[in-house]
Amino acid sequence: MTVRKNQASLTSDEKRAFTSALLELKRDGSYDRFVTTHNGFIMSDTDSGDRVGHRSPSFLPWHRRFLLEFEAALQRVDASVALPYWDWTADRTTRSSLWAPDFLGGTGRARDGQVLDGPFAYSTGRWNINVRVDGRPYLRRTLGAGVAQLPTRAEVDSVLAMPVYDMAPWNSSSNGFRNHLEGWRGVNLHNRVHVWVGGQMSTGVSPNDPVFWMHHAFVDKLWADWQAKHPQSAYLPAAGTTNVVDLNDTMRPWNDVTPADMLDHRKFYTFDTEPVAAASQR
Ligand SMILES: [Cu+2]
Repeated sequence: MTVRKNQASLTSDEKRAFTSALLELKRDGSYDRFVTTHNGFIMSDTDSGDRVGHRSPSFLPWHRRFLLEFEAALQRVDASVALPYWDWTADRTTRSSLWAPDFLGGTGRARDGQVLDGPFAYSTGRWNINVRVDGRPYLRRTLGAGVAQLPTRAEVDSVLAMPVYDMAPWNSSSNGFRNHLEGWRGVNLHNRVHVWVGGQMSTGVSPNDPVFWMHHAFVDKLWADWQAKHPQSAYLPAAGTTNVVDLNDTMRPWNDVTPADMLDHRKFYTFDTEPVAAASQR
């Protein structure tokens, strides 16, 4: 069974196994297909039209499935690998071990944002940015420049306290848990982290930066934490909603998976720290 761990607790061997598997998926071409898929959904998901991957209730189940596919690809390279998660409320500075040269490498240089150290630096010749929105073929970051602070634990807790999963109009203007976690409304959690990292992470081709997977693995864990906290709250909408993925509708691009299939992460993996259901509700 796959156990997703906090990136801060990985051993050097685990970090090496994870980065090596990423480099192998890059080498064999499968990595870039994930970037292409993500960007396609970023481009096509709109507030007033069909929306699946983002700015909609299925943001969470869509990314859960997307990460599962990516993790399965990593595990075909090295069966010992699981996606780590980055708790950005705890590891919130550019000095975090996450950004050390033995893991993801650090921020970009001032002149052009180019990441110069770590396994994903352009100079290694092993991490070219091929699926891109401009001509620059090198990984870029501007840690902490686009927005000063990552979200705090108190801000996360304020969003986890919201009892309703999502609300009409089921888009970036919605109230409720999903849109506050996604970040279009309120204190802004997920979107803000993309902006804090900067570079490709703040664009539609954000999976070009391997931190994408660790960021989304933590967003995914926050969904599990929210479910444990609100066992009576369900995925919404239940049925009959135009342009929106209802509970039992299939999701593109897979067309064989519904939000209902994605609700229980324990069918697929557990976390090093599993959320504990609220005692008063058991
Ligand atoms: Cu994201």
